[in-house]
Amino acid sequence: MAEPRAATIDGKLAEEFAVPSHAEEAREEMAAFAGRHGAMGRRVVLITSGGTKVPLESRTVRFLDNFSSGRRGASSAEYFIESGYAVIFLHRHRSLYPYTRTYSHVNLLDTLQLQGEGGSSSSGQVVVNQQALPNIAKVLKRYQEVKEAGLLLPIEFSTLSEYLHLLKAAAQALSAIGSKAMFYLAAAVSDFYIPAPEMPEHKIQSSNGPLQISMKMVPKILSPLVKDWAPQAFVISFKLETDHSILLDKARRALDTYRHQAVVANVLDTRRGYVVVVTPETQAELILTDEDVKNEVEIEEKIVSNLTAAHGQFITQQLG
Ligand code: 9Z3
Repeated sequence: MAEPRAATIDGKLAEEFAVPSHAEEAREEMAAFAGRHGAMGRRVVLITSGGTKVPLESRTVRFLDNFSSGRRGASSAEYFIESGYAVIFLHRHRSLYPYTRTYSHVNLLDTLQLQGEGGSSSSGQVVVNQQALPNIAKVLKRYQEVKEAGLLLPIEFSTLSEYLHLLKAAAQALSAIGSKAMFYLAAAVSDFYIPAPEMPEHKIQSSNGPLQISMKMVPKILSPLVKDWAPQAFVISFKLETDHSILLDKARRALDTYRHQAVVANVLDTRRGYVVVVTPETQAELILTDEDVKNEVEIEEKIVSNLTAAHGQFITQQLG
């Protein structure tokens, strides 16, 4: 089947997906960020992270969502920065965030104490109980250095529409730095949606009986991204399955269809400890050993190390 070209996807994006109010501002920020870091010779990675929300009504009461926590994207962002990249972090609002991610389950109020606690001696000063925030001094120091150096640009989405428009804007912004740009598409993006013109305005009424919805297939954004929006970039998509037996076949098929550089294939239940990086010529299994787990090594460190090396080779080939 012929792939829809950018023109048709651009048309679809305009007609069926509401443009987010911050799209223009985000586009300018991303272009300035890419320009600044590109001029310094730094590579820039666009990481997408977290799940998309798909509204069922335009005055949205209900929506379709998915499992993604954003942990893959948030931890990868830290490893890319350690590898010398500047990171555009296109993430789902309130999903896990670089550096704060390790404290996401901590109740803020349990980490704080009133000085001179107890009775009238309290000075009103609030102090941190560092035991409740393991490694906080180290993490805070790194976070502040990264912020100071302007190495991390966070951009938020919630809905599928926002994600699609912002990804397009990012691709166009990054096209200016050619092969120095990497796309690391770890977000879990819905395959299904209801086009804006077909969506009911008001809350669906339960008095109408059981709900039957028909959803359309989301256009394959990878196609125009690779062919038209950022044709020189190094592009990595992620493939998620729940059935291991079809995983590699699906990953290979994605590479054949979109002709990008790599697919990171993973299975829902084992995604924290096992992935396969598939390229047209190679297949690398990345596994966390018991020793790794003991040493708190994360799989994202291995994924990022594999891909930054491949990106380096890619840049050299493009220049040569
Ligand atoms: C992934 O496969 C990511 O590794 C996860 C990470 C979403 C599993 P968490 O956010 O999980 O750390 O909890 N992302 C891509 C998933 C996806 O929807 N891919 C599409 C597909 O497989 C195509 S790009 O069809």
